[in-house]
Amino acid sequence: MPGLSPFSRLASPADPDTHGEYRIVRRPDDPRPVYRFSGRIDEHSPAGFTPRAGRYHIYAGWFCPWAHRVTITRALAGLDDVVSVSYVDNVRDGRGWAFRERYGPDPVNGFTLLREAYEATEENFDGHISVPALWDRVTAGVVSNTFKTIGIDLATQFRQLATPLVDTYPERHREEIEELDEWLNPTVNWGVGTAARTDEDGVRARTALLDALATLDERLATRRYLVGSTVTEADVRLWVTLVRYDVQSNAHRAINPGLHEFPHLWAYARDLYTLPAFRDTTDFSSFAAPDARIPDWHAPANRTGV
Ligand SMILES: N[C@@H](CCC(=O)N[C@@H](CS)C(=O)NCC(=O)O)C(=O)O
Repeated sequence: MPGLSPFSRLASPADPDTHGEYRIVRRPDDPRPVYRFSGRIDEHSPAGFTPRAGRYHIYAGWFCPWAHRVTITRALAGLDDVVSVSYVDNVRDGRGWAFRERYGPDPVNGFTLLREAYEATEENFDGHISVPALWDRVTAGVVSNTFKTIGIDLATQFRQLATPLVDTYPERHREEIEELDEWLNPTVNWGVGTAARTDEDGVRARTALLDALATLDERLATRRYLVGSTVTEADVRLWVTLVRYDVQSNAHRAINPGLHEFPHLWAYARDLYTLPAFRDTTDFSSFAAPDARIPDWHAPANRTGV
């Protein structure tokens, strides 16, 4: 009977009155990195994390841009049947992310709280209970919750097990992809979080963000993708921020009147949205502000001639 399976267990509703607000516990004298798990998948991995079909699972969240990067890369790398994925609920309390009705139970371990995956990996784990988290069925633990290297490993380490739609991390472009990341990660990916504020930091972040969007707009006037002639990790990393811009970070137009102010960038974002890897991994309802108006992502992008 499905009702009796341990894998259909679900967490009780998020309830901060009972469980408190989610809080990151960090010892001031703890030199360990905040994102504690950073294992890498590699045929010659000293830790034994070899690429194998069916071995790994991604705990993701539809709402989370960092998890979204990883689910897009997974799709572009052709890993739908090689690396499984499931989604935690969009809301949390002091217990951290949890599995609830909205996106179903944990299909791998039957955990009700993502915390259980972290505690299975390290006893009394007190760091971030974050998504994305890459779970290994063989060692029964989290390999990594470092989103950047999870994406790189999905893009590069499973080639012999799948037919990638595109190589999103081609060797010849890696340097340029990471150079862009050094600029865009603080200014755009993180900058949007501060740019709507009215304090000094907000003003500074807003100026830097709008400058960066203008520079990107110019760059994309003459090239279809950020680097090279195909979709790369650079596009994936930028896009998850762009798709949230009008409905989340700038939902109340505190930063600028909207992404359409940068017509090439906006068309570029719509062009990527035509790809199932981007479209099918996007659930606007998981991140849009309740009163946000979702712009027309289906408007033709006309980018083939760029
Ligand atoms: N900031 C993380 C990215 C992942 C992240 O922040 N995920 C959010 C959801 S979008 C989360 O799970 N946060 C809980 C936490 O970090 O404790 C990192 O740098 O690795």
